[in-house]
Amino acid sequence: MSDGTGLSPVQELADLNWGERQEFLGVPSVDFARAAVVILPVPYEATASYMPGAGDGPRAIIEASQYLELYDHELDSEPIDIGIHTLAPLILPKDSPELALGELRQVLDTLVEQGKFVLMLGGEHSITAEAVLAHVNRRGDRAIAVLQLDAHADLREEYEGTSLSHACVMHRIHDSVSLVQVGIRSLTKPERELMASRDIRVTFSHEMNKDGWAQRCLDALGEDVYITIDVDFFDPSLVPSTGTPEPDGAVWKPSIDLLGAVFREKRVLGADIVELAPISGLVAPDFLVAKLAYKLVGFVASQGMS
Ligand SMILES: [Mn+2]
Repeated sequence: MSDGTGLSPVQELADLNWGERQEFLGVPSVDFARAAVVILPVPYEATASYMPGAGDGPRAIIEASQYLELYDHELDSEPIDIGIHTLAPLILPKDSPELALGELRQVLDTLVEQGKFVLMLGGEHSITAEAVLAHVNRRGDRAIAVLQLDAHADLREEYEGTSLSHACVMHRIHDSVSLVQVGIRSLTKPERELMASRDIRVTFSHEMNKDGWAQRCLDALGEDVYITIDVDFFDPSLVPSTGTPEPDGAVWKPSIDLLGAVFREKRVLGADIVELAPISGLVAPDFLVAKLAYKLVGFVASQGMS
């Protein structure tokens, strides 16, 4: 722990730039070696296209988490018991997306190799590709499905001169995984055409009130699933604190029910929550996202017991 990251088993990562550690839930982390869940804050923000601020997301989520109850009444347990280790925020270079995402990949490869369930807190959405590719790399031929809850398809090949933009993150991985998108309500015609030609399964936002929509999402997922949640998936009335808010977003309960079902029926390898850009003085969205993060930990704990 001398390096301040708590990464004592993985000293090769100590040379990277880590910020000041804050504990998720406000409770001291268990030793890295004993943790089933590792929280990785990645306050990375380099390619925001509208409102900036996602770099403050991890700090806001972790601060809000310190006011959560540890008991989950729906699960009738204290998910913290699974063993959580919160890492220091990983500070990535801002001037080179290639360098930044390369460093992130190094961290994720190491954590995934150690068999930890990594819950990554962003930061902008571009970081998701590195987590997904770390799992793809580890599992070789075994197929992985990515469940993406998002307002945006993020399937552009290039945006504002780079393929490493948040707007391109799913394009970077769509060849390597099967992609299931939920809550989408903002995309281009070429993105729509790519969905159709590559058999990317999409549930548009307006389809989320049709009977059986959640079951159809589950049916589209293979056995091994990675979950990425862009908080603009939620309606802006719930989470206005994001770079590109879109009307007609999701509400809490059906979203949590879908996620719970995915954890019950599939093997979830890892997850991330990205694009919270906190608004000073407006704590409800931060608290919602913190609770979402702890719900995921609870689902991991439940999965481990079944
Ligand atoms: Mn989005």
